[in-house]
Amino acid sequence: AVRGPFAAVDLGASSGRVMLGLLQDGRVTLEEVHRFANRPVPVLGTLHWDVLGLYRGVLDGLRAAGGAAETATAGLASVGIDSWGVDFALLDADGALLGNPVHYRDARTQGMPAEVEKVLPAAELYAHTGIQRMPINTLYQLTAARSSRQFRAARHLLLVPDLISYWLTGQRGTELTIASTTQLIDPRTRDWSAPVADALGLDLSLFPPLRSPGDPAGELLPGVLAETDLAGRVPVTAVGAHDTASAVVGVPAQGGGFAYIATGTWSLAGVELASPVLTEESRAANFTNELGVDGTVRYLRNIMGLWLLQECLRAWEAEGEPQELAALLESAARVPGLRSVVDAGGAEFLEPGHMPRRIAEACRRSGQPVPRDPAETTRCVLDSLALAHREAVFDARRLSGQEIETVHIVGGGARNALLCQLTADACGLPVVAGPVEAAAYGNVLVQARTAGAVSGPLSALRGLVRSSVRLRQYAPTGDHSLWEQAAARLRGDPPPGGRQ
Ligand code: ADP
Ligand code: LRH
Repeated sequence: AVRGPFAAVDLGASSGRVMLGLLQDGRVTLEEVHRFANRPVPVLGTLHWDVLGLYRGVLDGLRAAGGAAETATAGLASVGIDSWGVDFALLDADGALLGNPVHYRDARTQGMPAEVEKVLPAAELYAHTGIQRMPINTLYQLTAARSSRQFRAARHLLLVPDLISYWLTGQRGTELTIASTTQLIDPRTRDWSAPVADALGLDLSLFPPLRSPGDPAGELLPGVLAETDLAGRVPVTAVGAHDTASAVVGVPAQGGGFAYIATGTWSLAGVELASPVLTEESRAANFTNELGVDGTVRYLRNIMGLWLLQECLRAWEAEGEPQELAALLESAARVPGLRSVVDAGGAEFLEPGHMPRRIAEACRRSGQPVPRDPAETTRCVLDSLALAHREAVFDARRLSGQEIETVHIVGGGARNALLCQLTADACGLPVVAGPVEAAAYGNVLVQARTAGAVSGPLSALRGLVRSSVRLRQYAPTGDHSLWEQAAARLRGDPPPGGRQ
């Protein structure tokens, strides 16, 4: 069997990376061969992704992968691509790109959920798709875009990882896990929802045929081989093309009683299920049923995540007060906890700009102390995130009936010891942190299984991750009831004993 090396292309909202994975002695070694910033670009009032810049990064990464010693001897066994959800490119009849893909944080989706609900009530839409009501969803973006000339000229629609895959191979397909972020898939049939598409007049033939993680997705084109200095035939394998799907494959859980929190730009907190939860209660709790690898459902809530901190850092830098992350987190750890919390799931924080000010305003509005400096603001962000993690983990348990013994934190936030400890404290559960690059592990392992280098169900893949990485454990500390009080404060419940 081929043991690798496998190249995992993982495009996050804040950075893209190409990792090289090799299976050796029951372990996966993962090497970062290239990382590049993902910087959105505002053009004439619309926020875009620099998708050609990202593709350049992918090519440079594949070239670096080709230069690695393992590849020089064995050749590159395969390539897999995952990226953030919901965004897409429109192509004309010749397959040429029509404009730069629009960023999900662009304001064009404002009011679109309400627009859609005029023709398809929220309860019906949820019963068909099980997807959380978030303005960023592809469905709402399509509603905003559909009357444009560009959209009318489009003959193909490719989600971001499928676009990268198309450019690398010339083959068009729609990978299932990323397709489920469109809000156009029925999680029961794991196929397109004709009732939803019909109600909204959307032509599903814009999407190329569905493929599942593990399916072949073409081979690198000769031009790509030349550009990257790779030799031989290099297959591309469909992986969990949604980064969160790959990250959940990479959760090093043992047994089934776990919740996961994939923390990067977003925090995705929930549980893995065998079938979707489409109840009215689940809709009211704004839980989503995204599709996972091997027939699983990712039952989770999207939470604003470390975006809140990224945007604060950006604002402080622009104001001439740049902060160093490690030092900032150290001072935040010394600030008294839970003085003020904001709703880290709130759509009010979705768009870019002025984050410290928006956080201060949210504190003021809810009658809580306003953070006075970067350390206090950071503490407010991390307390708020931990609280949102707790609410999501508890709601996932309540709504799905799944037992939870351990909470796994993966993604960039696993590096943030304060966030991990606060999450353990807030949930009153042990937290296991790592790996940071869970999406790349999941991506590599699905490729490796297709190549025959590993076999077995997700539990076997997770066992491999467990033996390959150093994990950090956080036991819950502190007075658990303080978190319940903070949650009540945020809900606007009267304090015990009545309002003063
Ligand atoms: P994405 O995949 O959405 O681009 P990542 O999973 O790469 O995001 O996570 C990025 C986040 O991880 C950063 O915004 C930062 O908050 C956090 N992070 C990265 N490195 C560190 C570190 N050394 N200490 C604390 N937090 C970190
Ligand atoms: C995380 C993520 C998340 C989505 C968001 C758009 O990177 O894929 O699961 O909802 O980006």
